Amino acid sequence: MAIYLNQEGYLTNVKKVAVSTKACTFQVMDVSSNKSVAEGRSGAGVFDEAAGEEVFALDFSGVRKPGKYYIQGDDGTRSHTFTVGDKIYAGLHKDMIKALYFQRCGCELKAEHAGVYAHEACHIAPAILLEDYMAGTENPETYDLCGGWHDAGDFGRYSTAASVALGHLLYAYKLFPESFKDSLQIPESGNDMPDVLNECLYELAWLIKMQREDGGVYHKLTAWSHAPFIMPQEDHDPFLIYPVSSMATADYAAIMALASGIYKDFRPEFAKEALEKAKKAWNWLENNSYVGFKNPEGSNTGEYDDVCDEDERFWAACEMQKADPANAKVYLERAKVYAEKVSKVDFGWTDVSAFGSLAVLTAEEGLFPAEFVKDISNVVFAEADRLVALQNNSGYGVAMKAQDYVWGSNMVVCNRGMLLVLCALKCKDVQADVYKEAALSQLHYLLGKNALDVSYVTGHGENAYKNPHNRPTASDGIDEPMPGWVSGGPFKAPCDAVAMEKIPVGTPPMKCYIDHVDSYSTNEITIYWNSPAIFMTAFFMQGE
Ligand code: 9MR
Ligand code: 9MR
Ligand code: ZN
Repeated sequence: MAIYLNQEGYLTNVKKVAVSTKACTFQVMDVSSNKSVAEGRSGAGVFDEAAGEEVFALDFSGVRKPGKYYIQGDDGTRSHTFTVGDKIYAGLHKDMIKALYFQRCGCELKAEHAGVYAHEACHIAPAILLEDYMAGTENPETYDLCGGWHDAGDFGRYSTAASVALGHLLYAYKLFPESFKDSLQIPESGNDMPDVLNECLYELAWLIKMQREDGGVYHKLTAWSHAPFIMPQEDHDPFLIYPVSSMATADYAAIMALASGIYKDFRPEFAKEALEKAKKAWNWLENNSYVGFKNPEGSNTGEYDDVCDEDERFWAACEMQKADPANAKVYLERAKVYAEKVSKVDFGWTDVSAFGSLAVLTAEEGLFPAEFVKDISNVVFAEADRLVALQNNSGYGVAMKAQDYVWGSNMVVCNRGMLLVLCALKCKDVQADVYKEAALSQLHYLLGKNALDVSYVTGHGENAYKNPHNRPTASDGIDEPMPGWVSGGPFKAPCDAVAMEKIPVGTPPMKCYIDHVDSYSTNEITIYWNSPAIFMTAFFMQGE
C-alpha cells in the first residue's frame, strides 16, 4: 500500500484528501508529538484510467490546526510529511520566480544573488542571420540580441515561448499584486518596482530586440544544434536569427500591449515604447497572413511549430483593444472574427486563446460589448465545468484524461488550474468555492498527490524530483538542483533514449516519467512550465 498527498502542504480551511492504493483505515499523526490527531476510513475504490489502478480517497479535511503531519495506514504505511498552515506556499512561490533569474542570459549571475549557482556572463557575442550562416557568408552583418531567459534546459530563446511565460506572469501580477511583495534578491531588488516586474522586464527588453524593422518578429534565436551539457558561458556556438513568423509577431503584439498597461506607473518610458512596438507588430499582422515556422533540415534546436495563428491574433486583438482605445473599432472587429475560430480556453504556446478570454473577462465594463463578453464567458465556464467533472471521475482528483499526458503535461495541469481560477474570480460564494477547490486540486497533483508519489517542483516536498534536464544543473558540479523548477512531467509517449529504455511500453500515462537528467521528454524544465504554477500559487497566497 502507498499513500500519496501534497507534500508541500495544505491551507488550513480547505478540503484535504489523500489517496491510497488500498482500502484502509488511517490516522493523521502529528509529527511533533507522534500522536494521532484524526482518523478515518477510505472511501469507495475508484479506477483511475490515467494511472491504470484503483485508488481510495482518504479525507482528512477536519485537520485544520497548523502543524506538521503524516498519514499512517492500518498496515503501518506512512505518507510523506506535510504542513498545514496559512502561509505555506510563499516559499514555493518565491523559488519558482527566482528560478527565472537563473535563466538570465547575457549577464553575470553574481554570488550575492545566485549563491552557489553564480556564473559568468554567457552568450554575449552578437548574432547573425540564419540565411548568412547557411550560405557561409563571409563577415556577415551582426546584431545585438543579447539578453532574455534561456528557454529551458537548452540555451535557446524563442519568441512565442517567451510571450506565453510573460503572459502567465504579468496576469498573475495584475490580478494578485499582493502576492508579489517579497524580495527575490536579484540585482534590481529594492528599486521602486516589484521584483516579478523587474524579472519580467529582463525578458521583455530582450523580446523587444527580436522585432525586425518592418514590425515582424523573429521566431527564435538559437544555435544550429543544441549545445552539449556544458555551462552556458562555455557555449560559443554562433547564435542564429531564424525567420519571422506570424505566431511570434501576434504574441509579441499581445504581450507588449499588456506590458504597456502594467508598466505605466513604474516605467512610463518603457510602457510607451512597448505600445509603439505592439502597434508596429499589429500593422505587420494586418499586412501579412499566416507565416509558419519549420527548422531547416539538419537544425535540431526547438521548433515551436504551429499550424494556426488565429489564436495568437485573437489574443493580440483583445490586448490591443485595451491598450490602444483610439483604434478600438478595428481590434474589436478582428477579435470577433477570431473568437469564432479558436478554443478560447487554453494558455499553452500552441493555443494561447485563453489569454484573449482572460483579457476580455477582466476588462473594465464597456470596453468590449456585453454580448461578446457573455459568449466568451459561456465557453470558459463550460470548459471549467468539464474540468470539474473530469476531476470528479479521477481517482487522483486531477482534471486530466489519459490522452492529456502530452510532453510537458504539468503545464496542462497548471493551465487548467488557471482557467478554474479565472472562473472562481468571475462568480461568487458556493460556486466560486467549487472552482477554487478544483484549481487547488490541480496543485495537489503537481506537489505529490499522483501515482508516482513525486513532487514535480525541485526543493519542495520530501520526495521532490532532483535531476532536471537542465544544462547548468548537469554541469555546475553542485548536487542539489536549483529550487523551484517545475518538471515537464509524465508524457504518454516518451521519446528520449533513457525514458524509452526505462519506461516499459504500455505504462499508464500518469506513470510515464523518469527523474533522470537525460530525459528531456519527461523531465526538462522551461520558463512556461514555471509561469502558470506561479499564477496558481499567487492566487492561493491571497488573504494569507
Ligand atoms: O537538451 C535538449 C532539450 O532542451 C530539447 O527539449 C530536446 C528536444 O529538442 O533536445 C535536447 O537535446 C538533445 C538533442 O536533441 C539530441 N542530442 C542529445 C541532446 C541532449 O539530450
Ligand atoms: O514544450 C514543447 C512541447 O510542447 C513539444 O511537444 C516539444 C517537442 O516539440 O518541445 C517542447 O519544447 C522544447 C523546445 O522545443 C526547446 N526547449 C525545450 C522545450 C521543452 O522541452
Ligand atoms: Zn546564455
